[in-house]
Amino acid sequence: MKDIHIILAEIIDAAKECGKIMLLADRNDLKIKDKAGKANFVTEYDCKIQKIIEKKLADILPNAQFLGEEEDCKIDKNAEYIFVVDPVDGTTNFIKDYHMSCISIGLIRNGKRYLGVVHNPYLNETYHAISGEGAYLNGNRIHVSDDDLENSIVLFGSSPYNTELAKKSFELAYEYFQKCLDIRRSGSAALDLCAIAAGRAEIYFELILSPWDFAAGALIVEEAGGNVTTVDGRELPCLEKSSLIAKNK
Ligand code: 2AM
Ligand code: CA
Repeated sequence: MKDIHIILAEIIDAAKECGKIMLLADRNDLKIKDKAGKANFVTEYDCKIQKIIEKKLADILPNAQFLGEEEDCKIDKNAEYIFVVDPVDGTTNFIKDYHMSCISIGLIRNGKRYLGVVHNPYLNETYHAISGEGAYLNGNRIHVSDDDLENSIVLFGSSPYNTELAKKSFELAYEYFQKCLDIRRSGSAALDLCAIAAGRAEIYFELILSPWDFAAGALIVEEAGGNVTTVDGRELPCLEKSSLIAKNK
């Protein structure tokens, strides 16, 4: 197999290519379709970018399985390598031209998070991590902050596709709001995780996420010195839906 750092460089190039497609999207013709649940959309670009990234990743690491948001992928969960990909994380933001979306590529190896790349084309920010080698933003090492809760910014997602979780999400956000500096809600789970890794915010939680939302970002937080678990403190799965809380310490 190729050296993992060569694989990483190729994945970053692929993510940047896809980022250009997001930036150049024809905003008059996104071909928006509804998926199951509230505010759950897919555009032609989510599907197009997924097809392109799937092909590129197959060229980079031909023996890896592929799990992506926009296709019913049948994978062998016991395979040595599995890519877990969100072609556009923050689709509602993408539709609204809110400039807070990214491409998220995680690589699981033997059931553990092994490599993660998150590329935000709007800010030209690329985060990456390899297990055991630290987390980086545009090639520079990043670390979580050491601020305590009263000096924290707390990020949360409202799990919009599962409206039954809204009340609990906002109650938890209100609990944090009373103890922290302030709350933010970006609309991209992967970028929220990267914000924790970069020390721009201290806590992020969401009561249900899909594996492609956090496959890359969870490793990036851990490699930046943070901690990621389910909201009730259990180990975060790699390939299943889960709640998630990421903390700076
Ligand atoms: P998406 O934009 O790729 O659909 C918004 O709260 C963030 O969480 C986004 O990253 C969104 O991903 C994801 N998300 C929101 N609700 C979700 C749900 N019910 N299940 C899985 N992912 C969800
Ligand atoms: Ca998505």
